[in-house]
Amino acid sequence: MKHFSAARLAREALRGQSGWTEHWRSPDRPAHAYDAVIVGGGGHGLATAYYLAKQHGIRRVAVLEKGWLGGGNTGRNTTIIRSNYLMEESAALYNHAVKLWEGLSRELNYNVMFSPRGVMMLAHTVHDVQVGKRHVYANQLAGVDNDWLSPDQAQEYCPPLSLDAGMRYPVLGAALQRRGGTARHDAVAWGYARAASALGVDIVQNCEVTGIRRDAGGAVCGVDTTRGAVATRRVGVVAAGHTSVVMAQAGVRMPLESYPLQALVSEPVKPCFPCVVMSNTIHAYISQSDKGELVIGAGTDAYTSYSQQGGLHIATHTLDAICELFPQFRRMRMLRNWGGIVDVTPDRSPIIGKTPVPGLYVNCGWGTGGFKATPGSGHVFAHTMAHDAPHPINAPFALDRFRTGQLIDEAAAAAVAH
Ligand code: FAD
Ligand code: PYC
Repeated sequence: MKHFSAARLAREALRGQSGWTEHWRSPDRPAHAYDAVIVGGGGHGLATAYYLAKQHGIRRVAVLEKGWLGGGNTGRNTTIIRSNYLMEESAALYNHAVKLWEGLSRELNYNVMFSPRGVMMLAHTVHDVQVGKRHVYANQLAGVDNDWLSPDQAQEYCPPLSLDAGMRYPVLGAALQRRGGTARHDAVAWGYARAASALGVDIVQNCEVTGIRRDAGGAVCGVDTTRGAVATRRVGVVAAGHTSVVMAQAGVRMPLESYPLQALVSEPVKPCFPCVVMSNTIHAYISQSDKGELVIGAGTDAYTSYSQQGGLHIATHTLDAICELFPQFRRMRMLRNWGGIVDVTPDRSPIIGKTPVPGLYVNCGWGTGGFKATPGSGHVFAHTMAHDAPHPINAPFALDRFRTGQLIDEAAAAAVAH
């Protein structure tokens, strides 16, 4: 079997000329057999494959991606990384990820451009102040950095922020996580893909999984794809937005809803915005990419859909909020906008673990906030698949919690409306 570098695969796929899949399944070859198959070549799936190979010695792994690497939410998100979640279980999970982010470029020998420039979450009402302070105190108790700032301190940290008292939603304070920041999203997918490929993982683009096969005892024994069948006893589904569709192939019903979430970028300008600012209340968040574009994210659409495009009124509402908070951006032009499909659980926390089907594992439900988790998610999911048992960090995030009622209620943690 032929290996190409991930970056070459991505480039060729974008040009529609990838020779890879043709080499992979010529009709005269027997069906392939793997120790593990990952469905979905986003950051989480690729990270899982990397850690399976690197930490657990499971190298006969195939990552099957229906489109191109990172073409799902991984390449569509606004790259905010933080771990200032309220519940202990979440703080542990996201903090695990932040620690891995700190050494990731070195680990992968690929510059993922992790930039811990600080994430500031604004409070506009008395309720926001109370919720923000509650997060700060909970985080400090859990060993996660988070500080409360007065409005003046917030402006000192982010000079473009307006403190105009006449605003619809004046700034009353902010929570600041200094270790939070951003990274380059597609570099994360490419970095994991290249490192996994170097360890022997097969990465196959343009290959949609269309069926999950089960043996007479009900255990997983393979998958069907648009390129033919693959034999395996271990399948990890990491197909954000489409998890329910894929899991239905194995007869498993998921507690998930899929929504469009959108973002947009401005024309590039010189560095003018030093950190990440988020406002949950007025549903806007903003940072500046290394290319100079202002990266702006909006809320989810109100209705479930598989459309990779959000409603125009949602984007308009977000731009109103951005212009109110940062009046100097009123004359900026927006270059492009896009959407992704996020899958959301009832308690707004992810599902990472085993399923009722032996050999079938699932990693999903990250909603609007899974990019920041990528390294930690792949790390603990690989452990789960390798040992057929969860890592202590992801044990509370089992699918079974929707039966037992041991939910991890993070409704207030997401950055955007949902
Ligand atoms: P994806 O990258 O979506 O990968 C799943 C892959 O599965 C896709 O490539 C898809 O093509 C593939 N797939 C689906 N079905 C099949 C099939 N049948 N066969 C084969 N392949 C299949 N999170 C943050 O932490 N910070 C943010 O600032 C942030 N901003 C966001 C902004 C937007 C606009 C969006 C849409 C999301 C944002 N998120 C953010 C959420 C974050 O992007 C996701 O939670 C995360 O990227 C999920 O990664 P993933 O690898 O699980 O999914
Ligand atoms: O979870 O930090 C986040 C986030 C920002 C934008 C979308 N999600």
